[in-house]
Amino acid sequence: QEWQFVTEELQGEVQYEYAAEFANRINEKSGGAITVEPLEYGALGSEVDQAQLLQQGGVQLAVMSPPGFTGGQVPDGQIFSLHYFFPSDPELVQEVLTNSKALNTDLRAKYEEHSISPLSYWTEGSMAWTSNVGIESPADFEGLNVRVQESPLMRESYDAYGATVQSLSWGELYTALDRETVDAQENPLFFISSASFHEVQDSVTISKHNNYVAMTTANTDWYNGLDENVKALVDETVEEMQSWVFDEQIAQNEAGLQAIEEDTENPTEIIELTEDQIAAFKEVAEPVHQYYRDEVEGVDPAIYDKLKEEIAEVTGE
Ligand code: 6CS
Repeated sequence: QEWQFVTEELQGEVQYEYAAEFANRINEKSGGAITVEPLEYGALGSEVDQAQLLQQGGVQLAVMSPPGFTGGQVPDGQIFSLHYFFPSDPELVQEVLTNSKALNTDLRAKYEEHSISPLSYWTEGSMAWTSNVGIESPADFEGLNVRVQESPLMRESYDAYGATVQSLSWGELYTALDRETVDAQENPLFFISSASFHEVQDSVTISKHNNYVAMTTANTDWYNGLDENVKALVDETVEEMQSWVFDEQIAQNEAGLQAIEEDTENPTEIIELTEDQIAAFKEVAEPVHQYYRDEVEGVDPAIYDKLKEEIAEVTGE
């Protein structure tokens, strides 16, 4: 058998390396009977194209950013784009993502209505903001045009800070920042470094407003049609990959920050928000949580409530 595994990132980056490691493990465990081809961003179009391809069964497997590119179809997936909703510590986030029933059972069922089976959720690290203004308070966002992924709720989050938003595929973002048609964006440090966004932005704000969440997905009909022993192989490998990818993103994010700091040709100010500064952002961001739960069409408040409880159990708050 030959499976294709499409990702939203390039070789060397977390999603692609995940797919490559997954491919090796499946190949080895199946004694060479199954070959998995990892595909990088662009090989089959944009992130939105890739999501559609998976839904149609054109590829079997995909790494997807849930709020990012299916937010319109599965409104509940936008829960990952709320600011200051998940814990700030990536280790706790990974624990919630791995064990949550709200996500792994209830949200999974919602995606399956659209032929996407999320087999796991994992973090690619804490998000940071980049800009030319040096974002330290919500007021600094006033009038900025922020690039976001294809997710209606992301508009609300930045609206609350007084910013406007624009949706773009990440492949167009470097040029947009360079030409200043876009003023700011959010991503984990490894990605800011590898996509060289810091070359065209003056500052990086370590804001801890969110963790980037990716999901390992399979086309639902394909997955349900697998022989039981093959399905077990997939499930077991997906489970093993949770700790592998956690370590991978830590290493990549540390190296990314170091590379930005050491790039003397493109000096970048690194701003780490203090607890008080974070509190100011939280105050503005938190009403959006309730708005999401109560007002966003198609959102199931029961998933929100269950996840909130599961988060509280992990953080002890
Ligand atoms: O900003 C984005 O759209 C991209 N960021 C990451 C970390 N992975 C892929 C995604 O498309």
